[in-house]
Amino acid sequence: MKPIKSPRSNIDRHSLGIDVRRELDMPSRRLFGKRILTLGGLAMLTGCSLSDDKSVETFLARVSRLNDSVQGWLFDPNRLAPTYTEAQITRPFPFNAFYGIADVPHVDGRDFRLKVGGLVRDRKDWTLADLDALPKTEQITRHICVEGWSAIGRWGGTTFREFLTRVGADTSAKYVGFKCADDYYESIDMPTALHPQTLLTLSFDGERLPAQYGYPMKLRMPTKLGYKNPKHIMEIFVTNTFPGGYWVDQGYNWFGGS
Ligand SMILES: Nc1nc2c(c(=O)[nH]1)N[C@H]1C(S)=C(S)[C@@H](COP(=O)(O)O)O[C@H]1N2
Ligand SMILES: [Mo]
Repeated sequence: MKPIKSPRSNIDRHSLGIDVRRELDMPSRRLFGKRILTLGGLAMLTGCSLSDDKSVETFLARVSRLNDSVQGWLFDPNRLAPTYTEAQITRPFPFNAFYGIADVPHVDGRDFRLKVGGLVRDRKDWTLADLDALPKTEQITRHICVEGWSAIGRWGGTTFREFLTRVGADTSAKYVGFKCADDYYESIDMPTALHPQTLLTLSFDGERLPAQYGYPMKLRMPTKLGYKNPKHIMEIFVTNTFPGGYWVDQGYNWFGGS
């Protein structure tokens, strides 16, 4: 049963899942000196395999007890999150947002113009047709929400690395930020942006991404927790100024590692 959401209880649930030292969140420290936590690193630290729902639950319970000891873990830009078979896909796939499903934004794909800005060579807007024309790849991976559920889904699109290359992003910059159609916003570190499984996502389960899962476009990162994966992206920007995120700015940890 889906719990009724209030901002306060959301925060409690999310912070329960991720109770890692605040200091680790400081982007300056994380990217220089301290190491970036990944789901894989956290899983190893907690001794959980993340291969089934029960181990994910155990994982979420253990992560809530972690603190200083997590510091030594390194984000390995080449470590891949597990992938799954078609038979393992969770059906129906859960919907989640900071509002109920009735309030999902309905973006008109014909007018859609993805704004690309900040530290990029080519600041042009992208139509959905432009995005559709990019080379395609697919992944079946697990989405882990700190509210205590996880689900396996199949997402398709273009590697974000490919997209960043095409727009001439300054990949020595620290962050990539996202603004969404529903007031959500998020940001990620550049190593995660360039991770081979970070996907500019246009399809879900072989179909055009449906509204509730982020139409027209979302960013899918199996190496990050659910809330780090922005849906309905309207703007992408590359920056050295910490952009924060919808939950992070209410007290969550920024790394949201997975
Ligand atoms: N734009 C937007 N993106 C969002 C959210 C949101 O409220 N708005 N919620 C996040 C959270 S907490 C989760 S768990 C996932 C849920 O994605 P799903 O609906 O595809 O399961 O979206 C993430 N991205
Ligand atoms: Mo979430």
